[in-house]
Amino acid sequence: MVSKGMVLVRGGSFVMGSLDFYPEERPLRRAEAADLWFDEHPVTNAQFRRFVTDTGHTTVAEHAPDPADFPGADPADLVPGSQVFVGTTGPVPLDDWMRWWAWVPGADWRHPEGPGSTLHGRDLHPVVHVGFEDAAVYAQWAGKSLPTEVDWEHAARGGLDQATYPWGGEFMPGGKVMANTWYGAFPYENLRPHGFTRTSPVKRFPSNGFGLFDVTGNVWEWTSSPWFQTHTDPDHDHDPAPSCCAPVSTLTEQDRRVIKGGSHLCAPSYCHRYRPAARQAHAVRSTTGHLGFRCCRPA
Ligand SMILES: [Cu+2]
Repeated sequence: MVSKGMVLVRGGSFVMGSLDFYPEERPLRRAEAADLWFDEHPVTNAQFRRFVTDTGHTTVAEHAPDPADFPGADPADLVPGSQVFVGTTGPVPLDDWMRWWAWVPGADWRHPEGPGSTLHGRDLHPVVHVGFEDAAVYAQWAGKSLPTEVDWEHAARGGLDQATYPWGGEFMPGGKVMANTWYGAFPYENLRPHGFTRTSPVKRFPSNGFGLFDVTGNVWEWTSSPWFQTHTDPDHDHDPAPSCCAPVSTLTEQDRRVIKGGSHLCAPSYCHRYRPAARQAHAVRSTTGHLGFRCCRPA
């Protein structure tokens, strides 16, 4: 059976992780990936709109945070909103992301930079400002699921075992820009040789060896895997939400999932995470303008 907009990724044994970058990617370990159909690109705004039109789903960012989750918070601050990258006008210490992110009331998937911003011209960009639960409900609606970290990393590698990037070992082979990442000094000098200031339309850069687009750069992607400090943690593969139908209502504000792939805000000067091995913890309801998702389904 052929699944429209998906590519068949044959599973198998592969080497996960990297020794060359951040501690949470170590050590290397052999992992087994399943045979899966994968969305060939992250879920776009047009696709997400079809889901919302069909289901009436409202996203995490469109709801005011529950005061019970934020004891002591000023109720006036507990309004719908999301994190928007705002950058800086010059060099700043890179130890505090609050310097270049702003929590913007009214920012959500339809208003990626806040009230007044629109999706005009961005139908084919990845949807952003979606929480883990939004991604899980979308996947269920589509008859799919979110990939585990193992399956995501295997798919992103495109068959190139232990290569740094999905296309090989060199960041710009032959001088070619291969992904929507940040060029220039972060977070103030956005040189954008690819022409994109923030997200970009999917499939503008070459696919990897499995036919998957935008696996690194553009937007980070949710996985179903709960966060563990290393991917060799014995509980790592015991995914509590392996199926598309598992309840997600038991999550709390503090739960974290692994996100993969890096984004248009990843720069060598700050965050070298536009690589299949890279991984980051992300709170399930912390929505941002550089985090989306793609789905998979058993072959
Ligand atoms: Cu990054």
